Amino acid sequence: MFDVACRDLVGLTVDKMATPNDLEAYWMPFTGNRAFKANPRLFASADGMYFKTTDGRAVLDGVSSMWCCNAGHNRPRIVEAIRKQAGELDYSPAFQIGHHKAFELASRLAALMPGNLNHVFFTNSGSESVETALKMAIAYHRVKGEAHRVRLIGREKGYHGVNFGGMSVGGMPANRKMFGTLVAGVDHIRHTHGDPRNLFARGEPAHGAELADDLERLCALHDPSTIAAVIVEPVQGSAGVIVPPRGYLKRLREICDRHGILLIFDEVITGFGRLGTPFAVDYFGVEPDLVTTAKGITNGVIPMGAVFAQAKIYDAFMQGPPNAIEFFHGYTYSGNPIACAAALGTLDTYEEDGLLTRAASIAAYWEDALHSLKGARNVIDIRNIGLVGAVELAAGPGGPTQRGFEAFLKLYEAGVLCRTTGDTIAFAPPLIAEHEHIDFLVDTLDKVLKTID
Ligand code: PXG
Repeated sequence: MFDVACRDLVGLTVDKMATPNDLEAYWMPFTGNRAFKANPRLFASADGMYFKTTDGRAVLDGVSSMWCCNAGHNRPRIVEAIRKQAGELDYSPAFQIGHHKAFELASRLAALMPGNLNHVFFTNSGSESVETALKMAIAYHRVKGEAHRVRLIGREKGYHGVNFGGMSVGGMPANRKMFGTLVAGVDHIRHTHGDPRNLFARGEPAHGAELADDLERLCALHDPSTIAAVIVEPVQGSAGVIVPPRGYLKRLREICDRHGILLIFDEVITGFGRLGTPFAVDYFGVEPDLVTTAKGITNGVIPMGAVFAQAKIYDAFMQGPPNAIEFFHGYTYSGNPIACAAALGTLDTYEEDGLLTRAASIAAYWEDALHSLKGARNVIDIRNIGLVGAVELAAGPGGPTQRGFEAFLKLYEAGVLCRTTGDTIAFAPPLIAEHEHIDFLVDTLDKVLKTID
C-alpha cells in the first residue's frame, strides 16, 4: 500500500492512484483537505523560477513558494552544502556542545544586521522564532528586576505563526477562534489597513502614521510598566501585504522607548532581501530590540529560524555563576548542522548574486507592472513594496474568499503560483526574477481576472 502510494505520488500521474485512500493519511496544514484530495495539485520538481507539476506543466513561482525560496530553486551552493554536511557531521547536540558552523553562521548573520542586533539564537521555524523572542522579552525584564513587565502587545491582522504565543499576539481571527483562551495578558493595537486615502498607494502609504499612537491607548489602559514587548511585522504579509504608513514604525519605536517596552520586528517574510535591503530594519531605518526570522535564512530548503537580539539583551542574561544556564529555552534542532550548512550556502548564494539588495533594482518595474492592473475587474486595491505586492478583489456574491480562491486555482492552472488571503492575491517572486517573469505573472493575472465574475 505504502509503495503503491509513493510510486504513484512521485510517478507523475495522480490518476494512476491505487485507491483514493492514498491521499488520506496526510492531514494537510492550512488546506481544505477534502477539496484538495478530490483534485490534488502536486509538484514533482523545481528549478530557478519554476516548478514542474506531476503532469509536466511549468508553474512560475510567484510567491517564493511560501515567501521563503528567495534565491529561487535548486541553487547549487545550497544543494552541495547540504550534501556535504550530511556526510561530515549529520547531527550534533544543541545543548552544552557546539559545532563550528553554528558559530560561523551566527557571526555572519550578525554582521548582516545593522546596529546592536548582534546575537543570534537558532530555532527551526518562524513560529519558534516568535515564541523565543516573546520569552526572551519577558525573561529580559525579569533578569533586570522588572518582573512586572509581563504583557505582550501584538497588532490586529498580525501573523506570528501558529504556536500559542504567536497565535495570541497574532491578529487574524480565523487563526485564533478555535483555540480557547490563548495566552493571558495579551492585547492588540489597531491595524493600518483600509484608509481610503491610501488605496492604490505605491510603496509606503502617506496616511496613518498616527495609528502608532494606539499603543499609547494600551499603555494608558494597562499601565506601561506592565508591558514587556510589542511585536509587529514591519510589512504585514499573511494579512495581504499591508505596508506601514510612512513614519509609522519610527513612531512605534519612540513610544516603546518612552515606556521601556521592547520592540520586536517579525521579519520572517521581510528578512533576507524582500524589500530590497537585507532586512526591513535597514529599509525603514528603525532598530528594534529583537528580530525574528526564518524562511529565507535557508532559502526555505531546510527548516530553520533565528532570533536576533541586541547586545543589551544578551548581556543582561550573562550573570550568575558562569556554568549556570542563563536562558532555559532551546530546541533539539537549534543550530542543526545541516540547517547551518544550508544557511551558509544560502548566504553565499545571496552574496554572489547580490540578492539581498536586488529587489531595489527591480522594485520600480514590479510596481508599475502590478499597478497596471488598476481598473481590472473587481480590483479594489493594489499594494507593493520591494519585490512583494498584492491585488485585492472585492468580495464576490458567494462571500469573502470565493473570488480569491478562484483566482488562486485559475492562476495555478494558467501556470502561476500565488498565495491568497481572503480576496487578496499576494505575490513575492524569488529575488532572481527578471522582467519577463514579472510580465508573465501580471499578464496571466490580467487574463484570469477577466474570467472571474
Ligand atoms: N511570522 C511571520 C511574519 C510569518 O509570515 C511566521 C511567523 C511563522 O513561520 P513558520 O515557519 O512557523 O510557518 C510566518 C509564516 C501565507 C503564509 O501565505 C505565511 C506564512 C506561512 C505560510 C503561509 O500567508 N508565514
